[in-house]
Amino acid sequence: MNIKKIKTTPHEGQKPGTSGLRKKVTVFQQPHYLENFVQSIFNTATGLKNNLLILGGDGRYYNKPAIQTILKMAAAHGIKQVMVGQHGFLSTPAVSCVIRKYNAAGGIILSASHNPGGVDGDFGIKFNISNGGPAPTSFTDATYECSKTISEYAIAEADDIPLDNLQSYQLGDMQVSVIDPVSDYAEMMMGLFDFKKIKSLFTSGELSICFDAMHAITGPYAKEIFEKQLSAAVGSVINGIPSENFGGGHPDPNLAHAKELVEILNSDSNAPDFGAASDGDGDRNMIIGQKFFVNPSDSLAIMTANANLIPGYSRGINGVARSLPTSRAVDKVADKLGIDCYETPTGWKYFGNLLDDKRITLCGEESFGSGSDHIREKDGLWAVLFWLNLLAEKQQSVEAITRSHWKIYGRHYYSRHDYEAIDSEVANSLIENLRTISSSLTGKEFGNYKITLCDDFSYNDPVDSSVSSNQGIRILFDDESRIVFRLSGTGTEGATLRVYIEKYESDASLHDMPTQTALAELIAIADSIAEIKTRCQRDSPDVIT
Ligand code: VG1
Ligand code: CO
Repeated sequence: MNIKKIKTTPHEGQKPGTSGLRKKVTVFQQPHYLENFVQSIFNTATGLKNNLLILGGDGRYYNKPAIQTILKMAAAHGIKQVMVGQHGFLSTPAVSCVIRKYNAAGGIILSASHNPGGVDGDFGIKFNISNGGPAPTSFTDATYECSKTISEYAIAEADDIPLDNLQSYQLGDMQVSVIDPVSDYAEMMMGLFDFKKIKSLFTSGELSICFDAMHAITGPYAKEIFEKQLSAAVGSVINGIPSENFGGGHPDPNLAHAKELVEILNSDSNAPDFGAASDGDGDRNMIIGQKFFVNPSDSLAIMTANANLIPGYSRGINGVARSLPTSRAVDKVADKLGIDCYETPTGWKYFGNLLDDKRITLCGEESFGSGSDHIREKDGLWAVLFWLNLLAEKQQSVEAITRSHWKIYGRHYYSRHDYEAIDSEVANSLIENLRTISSSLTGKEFGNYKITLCDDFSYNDPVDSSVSSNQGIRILFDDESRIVFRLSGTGTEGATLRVYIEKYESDASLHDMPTQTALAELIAIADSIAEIKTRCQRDSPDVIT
């Protein structure tokens, strides 16, 4: 096999964000763009040579050519074996599972997660390390540095590898094994949850479910697990065939984008008891009941409070973690259970050390992500199975479980307001201004609310002592309310300002307000402090979750 050394020059802006490098497909299609970044990963990940690499993606447009390029570069780099998902498919949690199961040196996931796909959509690439989790910032920083000076990459001259059959091939000295993307993952789920009990709910007709795969990666996984193994009715999984542009949709499981599912659960006749959806790469989840939405921060708290009921967690919970903007609902549960609760910056990579060090068992983010120590990624179907197991144990509806949780722990009204595609300079100066005025805000009163702390969140990793600063402006009020401001690290157009608003209500007689009403005064305070409307020239957020 002939290995070609190709001369190249650096591409600007190959800096991974919250979750890998995400750009428009057209950016990735520029000559040497993907190759430069992949070579930078290989140069940084010194353990890959003579070792096993896992490769797969969410099936979006450009996955296929990218996989062929990466296989040929892997062969040129001296990688011993690549396990690649059939058709190039592997969900993010499945990559994490497979890395751990087969002791791989790392994995490459081709996905831009919840961002739209297709010729005009987004593409992305992320590298996971040997613990199965996203590469830490020290690694992604080194990759970025490498991309700034790269002058050459190596690639094998070879034919494309067919990915349709479960078979092994040789690419020079490297073996390419096309693996079933679902089976290892499904087997792991079986070991965590009471499949027998969940199955009996479906076969007895006590429970019906609608799962929206949003034309993305979880379709094949959900059909195998829900319809085949758990005997949910055929047709319980909708939009279950992955498509390169996600059926023209936006594979983000929230009330705004999973419209079809929400309509089904809100219908007056024949609505299923339980609804759920996942995103492009299968690591997010939305949980809904009949005419009832479970806020993801509440979901994490409810899972933590009830983990003892689930076989995989009946041994107990070491601790929990949530990202800064995630509501503090889980903190209340941790308090009661007497376990540690860590607050980390946004992004799953910050949970890896805490999980590896056995400080935590469960963790989650407000952005429809939750997971546990079973892998090192957030896991959409895992969360759905957790809820199904909970329904089987409690024999209550989604709404009843959530309401009784609020009665015990109080309710955290919570919402995120996103202002998308705003001018980057405007966004940066808005945050800069907040940083400047933050210290002077402490002690100030706004209507009924008094600020007790305002700062730019900085995280000291208790395991490796690394420090991550400037992770978001947080404003804490004396009644436990909070506002957090930060800029997204996953967008591909201008900047996205995220404003997270949270209000704690312990009085159960006040748990029935519409969320935006309960938060109205805080939303106005957020605007007046940050001057969002005037600076961004926007009347309202683009997306409210
Ligand atoms: C967003 C979410 C964050 C999540 C990240 C990746 O990041 O806020 O909580 O970890 O997406 O999720 P940002 O920087 O845009 O706020 V996914 O499903 O894209 O892998
Ligand atoms: Co995702």
